[in-house]
Amino acid sequence: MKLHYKPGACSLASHIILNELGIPFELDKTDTDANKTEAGGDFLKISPNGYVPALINDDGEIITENPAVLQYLADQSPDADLAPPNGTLARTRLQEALNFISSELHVSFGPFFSGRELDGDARKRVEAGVGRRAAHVEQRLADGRPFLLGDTFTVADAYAFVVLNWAGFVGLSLAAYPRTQAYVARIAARPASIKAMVAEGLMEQAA
Ligand SMILES: N[C@@H](CCC(=O)N[C@@H](CS)C(=O)NCC(=O)O)C(=O)O
Repeated sequence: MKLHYKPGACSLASHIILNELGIPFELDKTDTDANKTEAGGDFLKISPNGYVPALINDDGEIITENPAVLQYLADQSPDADLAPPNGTLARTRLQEALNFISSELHVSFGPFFSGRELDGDARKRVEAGVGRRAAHVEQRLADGRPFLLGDTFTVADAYAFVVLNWAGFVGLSLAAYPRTQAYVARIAARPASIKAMVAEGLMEQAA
């Protein structure tokens, strides 16, 4: 398998999951501004919207869109228990969480990365939007569960971690959401997360 990624982007979630699964994979550090693969190929032929993640499986099939890529990866190794079995209510709960992360939480950060200056009231409005979604995560964790779906780490946690972790990069404090802050730290400390972040150049390998 090959994962097209951009350092620190949402594709980091799939990278973490590939590490969690321990299956062989290649990385392609893709230039989404120039729409070029690492080798200089036309990325738009792989991902017509120019987005990462784009996963190419061993049969050459291309899979895009975070919720689909993450569930596809989890389904490659059901024993790893990174997604509940298809057809169960638990799987629907996972899809519910993935759709929330994708269409609400992820999207709420969009203006920070639009390239346009965000200041004054505009920044406050965007921060409030992120805050509403962070409050929803806080509420999910209110019963003391370590992960979004309960006691078991799933692909939704990898995705939520990556997006919530952007708060630090854009100078947004999550201190008002202490369970969420602890949740982000918990997932950041997983060996698969550290390995992916080191590989993407986001952190140094611990001595
Ligand atoms: N709907 C897509 C959105 C993916 C997306 O927003 N990818 C961003 C990175 S997080 C991207 O590649 N943006 C293009 C760029 O940064 O130039 C999905 O869920 O996979």
